[in-house]
Amino acid sequence: MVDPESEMWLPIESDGEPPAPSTERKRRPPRPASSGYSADQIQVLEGLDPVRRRPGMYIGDTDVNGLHHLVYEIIDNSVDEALAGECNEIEVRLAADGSCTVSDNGRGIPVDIHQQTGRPALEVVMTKLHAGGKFGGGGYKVSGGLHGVGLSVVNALSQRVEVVVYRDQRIYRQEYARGVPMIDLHSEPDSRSGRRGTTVRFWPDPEIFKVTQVIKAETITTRLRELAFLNKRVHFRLIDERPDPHLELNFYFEGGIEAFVRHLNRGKGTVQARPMYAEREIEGSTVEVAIQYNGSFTEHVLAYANNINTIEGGSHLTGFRAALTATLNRYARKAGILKEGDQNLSGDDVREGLTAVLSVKLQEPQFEGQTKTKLGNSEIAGQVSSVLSDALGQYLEENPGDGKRIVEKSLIAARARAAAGRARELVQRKSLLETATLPGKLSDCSEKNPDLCEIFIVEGDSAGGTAKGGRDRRTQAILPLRGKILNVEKAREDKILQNEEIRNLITALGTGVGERFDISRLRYNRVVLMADADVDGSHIRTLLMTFFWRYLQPVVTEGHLYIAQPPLFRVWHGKKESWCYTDEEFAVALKEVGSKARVQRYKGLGEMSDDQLWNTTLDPDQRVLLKVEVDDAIAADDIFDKLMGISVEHRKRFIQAYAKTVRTLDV
Ligand code: 0RA
Repeated sequence: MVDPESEMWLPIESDGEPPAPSTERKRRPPRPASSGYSADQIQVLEGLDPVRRRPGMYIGDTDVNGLHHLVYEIIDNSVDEALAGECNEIEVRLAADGSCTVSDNGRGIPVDIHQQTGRPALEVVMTKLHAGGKFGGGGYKVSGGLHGVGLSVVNALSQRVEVVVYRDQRIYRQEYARGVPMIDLHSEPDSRSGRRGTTVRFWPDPEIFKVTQVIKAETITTRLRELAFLNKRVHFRLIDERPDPHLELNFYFEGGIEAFVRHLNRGKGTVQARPMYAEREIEGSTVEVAIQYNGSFTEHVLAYANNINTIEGGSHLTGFRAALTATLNRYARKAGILKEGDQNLSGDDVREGLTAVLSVKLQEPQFEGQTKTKLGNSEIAGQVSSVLSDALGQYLEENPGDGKRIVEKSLIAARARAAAGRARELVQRKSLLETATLPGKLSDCSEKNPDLCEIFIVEGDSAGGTAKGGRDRRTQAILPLRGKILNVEKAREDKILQNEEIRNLITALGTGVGERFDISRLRYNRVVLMADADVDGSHIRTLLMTFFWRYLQPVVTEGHLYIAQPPLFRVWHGKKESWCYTDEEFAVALKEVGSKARVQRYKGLGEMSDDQLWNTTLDPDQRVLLKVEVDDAIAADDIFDKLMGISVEHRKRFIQAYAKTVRTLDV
């Protein structure tokens, strides 16, 4: 999502930036292997074959995601150069011809002859897998790999690549087609003095990618903004030359992740005046952390290792949590807020309302876990813990007012947690007894195999009655909810779990909640939200989706949550009848049925007969269900937070910006 107010919109700077490489260039067909290629060279070419044969192994998939992966690979190389302290400008340009150009003002990829192969280092980097890092230069080996790694993968999967290196007062160029050099590396003098850097332009190969024209500006924007937060004082720029809309965005943050935390906390009523921020080098690693509590009840901690968002956590996060809890407890005792005999604050207590960004940069990161987003290096736990203990301890001493407010907030959280525990116990006990205590309002189905069962969550008793009459009682259960459920973004867990409607819902689903949540106990394969097609209905849907996202997330991420689509109109005359689910369908139906058409508009589900509801909305053979899918958990968090959280200003801005385009399913 592009928030127009969060960054500057600047015109292109024409000065100090390497010009885009000329497009007029002699093109030669690939040379046949027999025309004097050295043995080394052949080996280099063969080296990229596996990438073209199994692209998924290198970039995940050959869909939009894979395409974005190519862009990230190149950006990562430039970011490595920035991490080595050698570059402070990185630009991404998306052109109308489907190409993407990444430029930086780093040292430039080395062009001297590589001993082993007798070819220029640049060519080796571009044509040999894992060729990076062998050219000295020292510096950080980051971005999950070695310097220059990834360029060869991009090269292999592009129908064409142009590389320009500015170094030593010369301009070096080379071009490739599907990984094969089209012309030898050549150079000319550079008339601009002192210029250095690398520009890589690539055209994704349509033989590999299902789609090549859909690099999304929004996706690249999100990543560039994140990188700008994580790499302070590096300028990142996106230029989207494609029409609709032509975009130019600049990201630059003097404060790095401190600014990131402020950004995440915008409009949320913060507990501290300014974030606590620390950056330290320790045993060859860099640890950077920023913390600021806000007025909400949710925890929002983003952990990065070498600029990669470690969503599965890992040792750095373990160290962070341990130090946060220990340091706050130590301070609370020393300041006399926790007295002798008082229990320590728990980890959950000190993380309520916490917004934090943790970014570590280390020499040899080990990424583990299913999606390789869990940091494995055990030494980093102690390093993070030591840095945070020192820095936070000092911060609390120096800002006793903030310290006191943080500890008191944690104490309130502790009390609420105790109350929530009792409330949860109640819900849990109920759902353990299963059918005996299923909510009275639930009209359950007779089938017991969850794979075959569906539950419709319906707004109001009257619609519930219709649904109960119209359903297939063997496989379809109906749970009516009275009115609007609580907004879970604004209430604390204990209050939420005491809410009758929410308790009924959890009990009916069978999964339990909190620590004892167990998706395998879900009693229905499909959980269908069925609300009216009006503003109130859409509010109720959003409230329910927020609840599922915050409390029963696996129901969403494992694909069990759906939205029913009741029709908006019935158009009929004589034997002709048509149900319309959109205004467009309505217009078409009016024409088809003719001038004598009669029209009924359905404002509520309750206005339909049992049979009509079955035919239009419940019958698996005729209905249209929308499945709720989430591709980006952070973005979804952010959207729910904006829409349903405490910041009215945010909600207003969000709704104003997206009112026309956001559909319930866009999360
Ligand atoms: C290997 C060694 C050196 C720099 C690079 C690679 C390098 C790669 C890329 C990719 C995009 N931009 C880049 N910038 C630099 C060090 C060279 C030296 O010591 O001069």
